[in-house]
Amino acid sequence: MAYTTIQTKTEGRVGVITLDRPKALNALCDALTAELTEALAGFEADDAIGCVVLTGSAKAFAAGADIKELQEKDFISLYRHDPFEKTWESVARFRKPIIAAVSGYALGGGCEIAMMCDFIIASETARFGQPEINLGVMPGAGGTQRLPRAVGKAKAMDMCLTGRMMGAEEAERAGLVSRVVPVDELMDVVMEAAQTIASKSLPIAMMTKEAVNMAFEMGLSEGVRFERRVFQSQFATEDQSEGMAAFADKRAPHFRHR
Ligand code: CO8
Repeated sequence: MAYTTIQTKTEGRVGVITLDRPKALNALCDALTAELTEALAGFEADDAIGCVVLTGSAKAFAAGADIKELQEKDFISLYRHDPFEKTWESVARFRKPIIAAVSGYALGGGCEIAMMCDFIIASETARFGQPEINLGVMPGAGGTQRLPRAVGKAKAMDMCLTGRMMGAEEAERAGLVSRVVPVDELMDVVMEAAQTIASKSLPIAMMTKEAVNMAFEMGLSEGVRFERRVFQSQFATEDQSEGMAAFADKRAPHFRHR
């Protein structure tokens, strides 16, 4: 598939999607969001893919929704035919593990898309922000909900109300990103993490992701009950038998369900 605003490739069992509108700092225009949705659907359906990496350039992961397109929209058109809804859902509801590799700007919808991924690995140059308030709007793709869950109310309010950016070091301290690495090592570190995840049993990794996400949807006792039931059900899989037999035999597991 020839895309014009993104690039895709596979390395082993990892699918990589690179946002590629360098002149607009990877602003999320309608064409890019449509291509991103399509690429994600392709990797979701492909049994040979066990993990996906979403990244941008060294200068920008994504500088947000495309403001030049956004300024043409009105309430009724957004309400009736929100062009972003399908894309946001395709990232947020992606069932396989997905890692955001962030360098440079991750602003507005860019920060929100990164937060929809399972975790973010950032380079030292990463800058996160929800600057929508400078445009006379507020975050509209989960920023007011996912940011406080990631960094707490004080920092989320600070960022959403002042529009200030948060550097990589502060983002790691606050819990927004899992690791910060030098910019020229970012993709090596992310690909190593992705290949590790992709080497596990895919259904078990998907259930693990689903259970962790339930921590943000359910109370503790319901969440623990959900976890227990899923854990118990994993004993009906060949991969559980293989994983535990391999440990006992002191050999690497060969997971069959990928
Ligand atoms: N949209 C469109 N074009 C952009 C965007 C953007 N978000 N960001 C940068 N660009 C373009 C610039 O217009 C410029 O293009 P040109 O060369 O043709 O003038 C080019 O990219 C380079 O940008 P700058 O010259 O501004 O580069 P700087 O290095 O000086 O500045 C910044 C970089 C700080 C990132 C600056 O470009 C900036 O502030 N960008 C806007 C950031 C922003 O406000 N993002 C939030 C957008 S709104 C949003 O994301 C809402 C999402 C929720 C949608 C839900 C809908 C229902």
